[in-house]
Amino acid sequence: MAEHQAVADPGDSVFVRACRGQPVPYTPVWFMRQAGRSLPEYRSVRAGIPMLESCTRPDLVTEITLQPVRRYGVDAAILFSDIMVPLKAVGVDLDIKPGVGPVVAQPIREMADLAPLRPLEPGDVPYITEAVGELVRALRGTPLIGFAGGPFTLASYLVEGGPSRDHATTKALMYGAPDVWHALLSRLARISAAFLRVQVEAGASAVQLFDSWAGALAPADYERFVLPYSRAVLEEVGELGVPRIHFGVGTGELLGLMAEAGAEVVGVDWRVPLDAAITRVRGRAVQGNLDPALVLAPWEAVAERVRAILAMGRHAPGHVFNLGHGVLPQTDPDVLARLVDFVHAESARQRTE
Ligand code: 1CP
Repeated sequence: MAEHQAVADPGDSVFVRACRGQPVPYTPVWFMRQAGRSLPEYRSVRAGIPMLESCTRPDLVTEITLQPVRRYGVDAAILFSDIMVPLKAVGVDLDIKPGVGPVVAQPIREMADLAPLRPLEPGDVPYITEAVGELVRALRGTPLIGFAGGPFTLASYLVEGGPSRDHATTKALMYGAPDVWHALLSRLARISAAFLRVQVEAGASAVQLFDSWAGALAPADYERFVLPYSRAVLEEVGELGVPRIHFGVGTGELLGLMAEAGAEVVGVDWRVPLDAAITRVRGRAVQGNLDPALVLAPWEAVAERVRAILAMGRHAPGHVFNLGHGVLPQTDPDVLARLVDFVHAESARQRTE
């Protein structure tokens, strides 16, 4: 007979409770891009295996997702995958090139180019269902975050054909061919919502919508050209009952609108003081917001900023500590391990003041 051991409910974990704005004994912490090039054990299991192939192998997805949990004791795992995976799964011809990022063979410029963007079915991503199920068992109560790309960020890769600094071609399409733009974003929203649904139905305890590059837009344009689609994605997953996080970089002026899209938690990069962000998202929980470069500095500089962020975070209904964007590849994993312990201890200590 199988051994019966009590396993903590990830839906009642410190991380999920903080997302919901419920009381927690300490501030939970995880790191965007916590799996990846900063970890030697990641470089070793990925050696010789292309990025997209590794995302379709449940054994590798499981191992890579667990690596930072083992090493850091973070309060949440994030599925090892990529925002481009569901687009590849519906048949878009793309690759993720080392040192570059996503590269799309036929960039989208007109209505006819939308044909490959058909709806995503769960059967298109069996490896995701399998990996998530495996992970939920292996994590034994640590919550797993599922994710998808936000509509502007996905559109940018598809229209530019690859990473872009200014998103100029994307914006030209948005302003110049709004019918193509709206058709594109509505297809992307359906794909992202379906990808999130697969992950939650397989057992993910929270989701994050990464609209990383939305901060490139003026608020009025964001509101008109992007927000309706982010709201559609978040609304569709809302019925699944897990907390939703909505994140972008350089979004200081967009935080109020991003909060309106409906997620329980709004991600904040490092450019906005957390107390100002908390005012802007009016009543939502926040996630962030340590500058990823700060962990390269001497520990006292890190500790000082972490104390200040934690103190500001207490004025939000809930705060999940994170970096303002992904872990930089040159980060020393031992500093992140120390940071997790410090966030836990210092946030518990501040609660006794
Ligand atoms: O060969 C490699 O190791 C490729 C590097 C890499 C990794 C580790 C890429 C290519 N993607 C990933 C994994 C990944 N991507 C994760 C899971 C890891 C974790 O968080 O622990 C996640 C959440 C993503 C999401 C993602 N992909 C985003 C949103 C998050 C963000 O950083 O803003 C974006 C913008 C991408 C596109 C992408 N994929 C890969 C790269 C290098 C990029 C960015 C390219 C660019 O600069 O535009």
